[in-house]
Amino acid sequence: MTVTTPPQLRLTPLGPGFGAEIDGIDLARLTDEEVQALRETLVAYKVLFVRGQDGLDDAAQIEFGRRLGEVTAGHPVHDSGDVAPEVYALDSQDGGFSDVWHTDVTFVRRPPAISILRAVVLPPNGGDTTWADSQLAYESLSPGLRAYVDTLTAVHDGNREFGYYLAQRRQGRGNVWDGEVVTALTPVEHPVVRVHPESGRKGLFVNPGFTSHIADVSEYESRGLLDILYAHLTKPEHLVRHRWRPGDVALWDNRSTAHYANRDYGDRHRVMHRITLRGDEPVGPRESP
Ligand SMILES: O=C(O)CCC(=O)C(=O)O
Ligand SMILES: [Fe+2]
Repeated sequence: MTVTTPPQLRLTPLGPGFGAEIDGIDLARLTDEEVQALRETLVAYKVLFVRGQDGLDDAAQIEFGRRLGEVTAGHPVHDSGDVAPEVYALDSQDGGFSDVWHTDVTFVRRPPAISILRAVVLPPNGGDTTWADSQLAYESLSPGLRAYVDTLTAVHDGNREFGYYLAQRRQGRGNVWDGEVVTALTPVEHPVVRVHPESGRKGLFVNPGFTSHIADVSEYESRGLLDILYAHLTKPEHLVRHRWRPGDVALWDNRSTAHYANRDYGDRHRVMHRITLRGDEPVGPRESP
């Protein structure tokens, strides 16, 4: 995939095809040309790190999201408290950790396409975040296994991670997602292999955070298959690891990645603010033309 970028947008790829660092732009003051280049670069590189955005606050982060797509509620069920409803605040002093491999919010019918994360408070060291390239992982499976996983469907269930939050909410009412108030985390089915709606590339679309099992196989087979897929997805050659600096913003494509936030900074404080952009219902190889 070739991407044309305006000259001021300096792109440094972090590997052969996954992850790139971007310098030379101000996310609060983007030209239309820069917005277009960011969109294309994000689909091509899957995770982007934009440095030096110290001036960005929640409002400007949300405004930036609106330039790229349709901003959703911060989370389907998490109460955003005293931050804007579009922001999902992960605060280590409030149990906000993400130390399990996952792709954001795959337990709903239409999971967010893109996430935009801003470092608000960082520990002196530690707290790195790592992303996995689920398309590269799919492409590097053996052909026989690829053909088999193409046929599978998985169940995603948000109850283990987020059922508690929904139960705490007044009258069990979560936030508005896809135009409806979330009142239950009913498990949903998604194809195990997702065809990216923009690039047409296939990627693994299962994750340990939310995938409960593979449908229509025994529990034993489901466990074994998922273990193989997770071990493969998180092989070092499929990963980029980001060491956060103040002013960093990360953007990633949830249609082609998974991620994991290290919880290795003891009781030091770490706060991250995330927004998400609306996505489509995942489509598998069998439904895709
Ligand atoms: O805290 C982080 O670095 C990542 C948290 C996370 O999983 C997310 O923002 O979606
Ligand atoms: Fe996440």
